[in-house]
Amino acid sequence: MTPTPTPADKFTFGLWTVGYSGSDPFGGPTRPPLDVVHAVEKLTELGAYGLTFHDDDLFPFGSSDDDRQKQIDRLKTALADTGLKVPMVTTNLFSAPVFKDGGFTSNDRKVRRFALRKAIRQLELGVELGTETFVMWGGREGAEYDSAKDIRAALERYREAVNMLADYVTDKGYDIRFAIEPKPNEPRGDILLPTVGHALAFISSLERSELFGLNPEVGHEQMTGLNFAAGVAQALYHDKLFHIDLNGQRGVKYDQDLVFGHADLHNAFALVDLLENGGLAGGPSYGGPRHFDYKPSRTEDETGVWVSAKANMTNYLLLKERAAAFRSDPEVQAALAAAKVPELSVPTLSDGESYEQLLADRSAWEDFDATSYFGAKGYGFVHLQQLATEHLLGAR
Ligand code: DIG
Ligand code: MN
Ligand code: MN
Repeated sequence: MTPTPTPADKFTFGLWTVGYSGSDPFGGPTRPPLDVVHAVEKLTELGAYGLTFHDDDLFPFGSSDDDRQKQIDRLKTALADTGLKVPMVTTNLFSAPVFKDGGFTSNDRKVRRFALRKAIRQLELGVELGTETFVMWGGREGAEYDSAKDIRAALERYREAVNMLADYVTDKGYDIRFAIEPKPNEPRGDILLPTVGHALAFISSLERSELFGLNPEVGHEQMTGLNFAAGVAQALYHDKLFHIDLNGQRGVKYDQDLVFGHADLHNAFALVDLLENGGLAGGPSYGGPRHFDYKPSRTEDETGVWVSAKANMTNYLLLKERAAAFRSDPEVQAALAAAKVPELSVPTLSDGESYEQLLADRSAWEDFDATSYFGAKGYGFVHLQQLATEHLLGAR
């Protein structure tokens, strides 16, 4: 039976996703623009919890203050009428020509100052709407040519910008955090902070690093051939999973932004298992929105747009059911034990053991028979993966 999403599942969508009209570098729109009120009503009807948006999604870049306010008021009314939330906002520092060399890290200092003002303006709107997280995807922060961008200077400009934003929200007493979204390339030849690892290193350099975390996106890590679930696990390890962008990506190619579950299904299964069952007590490891940042395929009409929106949520809930069945399967529990998976959580050193005591322990070296591992009993990882596959396919 297909599961029905409810706001309790905390599914959220970017206005730019269901509003994607189909333009790509090789063709114009295939669908008419989507009005924000209609998007709020349809997402509510489908059982979503929230809507997210860039400033430019709600009102065009360069809008007058009056036109901007009209759109904000229309959104506020629609949110009040439906109960839909706005847990995250972000600013578009990548579409307008002024940002052709980036925003916070443009070589042009006047552009960098303009970008900061634009970010603050959207930050204020987010606070007004009760937003918890401000995402920063530096899509244009990068370069095509090594000689054109001093990377160390670019990182310092990025650091200067976000340090100031953190000072701003702290001085204002705003309860909002920042989530940096890595991506390796596209639209820039190389984008600054390309992966979860790069972003974690950058965050550790910030003045108020406690206000900064990750907004990892499935496709962005997978564009570099990395394992997304493993990247999210590392973000969780550092307590830095502040938000997440869910979608699908079929390998190392352009950013496909497919429906979540329409690509690497095994890694999507592992991800949902991590998010829903990977907590210390075996419960959810992440309590934030399950945010879809995807593009309804250019081939679809508006009916197809809503079919795709529903598909994201359905696939997440089906994987959540499969992961629960996997975890409660006695054969899986036995296979996990045989694979020594729980043993990895046992500290290598005994409580308080010193290196002198380790050096004195003959069983760790002098009496340890490493050759006994040749031809010895295996870990049974393949059997475990087959059980996961059978649960994923609904065969158990
Ligand atoms: C693209 O993956 C980026 C932009 O859509 C947006 O700034 C961010 C929000 O999740 N993701
Ligand atoms: Mn993407
Ligand atoms: Mn994204």
